[in-house]
Amino acid sequence: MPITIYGDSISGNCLKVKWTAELLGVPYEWIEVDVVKGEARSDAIRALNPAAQVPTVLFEDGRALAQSNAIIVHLAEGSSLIPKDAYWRAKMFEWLFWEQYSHEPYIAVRRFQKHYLGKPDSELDPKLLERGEGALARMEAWLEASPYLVNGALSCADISLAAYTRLSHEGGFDLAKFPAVKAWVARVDADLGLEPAA
Ligand SMILES: N[C@@H](CCC(=O)N[C@@H](CS)C(=O)NCC(=O)O)C(=O)O
Repeated sequence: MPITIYGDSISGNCLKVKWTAELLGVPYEWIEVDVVKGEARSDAIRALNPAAQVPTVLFEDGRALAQSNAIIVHLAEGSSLIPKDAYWRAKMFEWLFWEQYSHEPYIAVRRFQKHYLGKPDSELDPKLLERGEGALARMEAWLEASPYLVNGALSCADISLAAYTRLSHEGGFDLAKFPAVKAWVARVDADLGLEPAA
């Protein structure tokens, strides 16, 4: 029986889970949940994830799991997407925690407000652009010296960070200013078999 992924196809957090399952050949059923219509707050989702958010995954044994990065790490257990070496594994987590606290809250939020809610730039918090660009600059500095985020090979960190970075133009971010990030996005897209987003 496949796992069930409750997700919204416009959400990078949800797409991370789909791409990881596809890359690893994990069979899944995708249940579309429209976040804009408030469907993540339904009783059905709340019963699986009290935080009322997607992605949420339901496993064959009836157990559920939320938080995109926790889910992809769980799916990737034992695969090459998680470094065997303890330092590099911890480095992968460094990037995953950073993604949720210092990248997604600016890049994904600006994209959502601009692209999906249609807010003009004048109504967007200027910190979203400033801090989002700061996050891209941090990635640029690292990726100038390395083809991937962790130990020179594709890992969960790349899948996680690519999710919103590859769509960042929809939030008004210009990846031309970050050429190493742009080249890395193309590399990860190719690894995941994705058409370029921009
Ligand atoms: N930290 C969570 C964030 C999950 C999240 O914010 N999900 C959004 C969609 S991207 C959601 O379900 N929002 C529900 C709502 O706003 O009602 C993760 O990485 O999975």
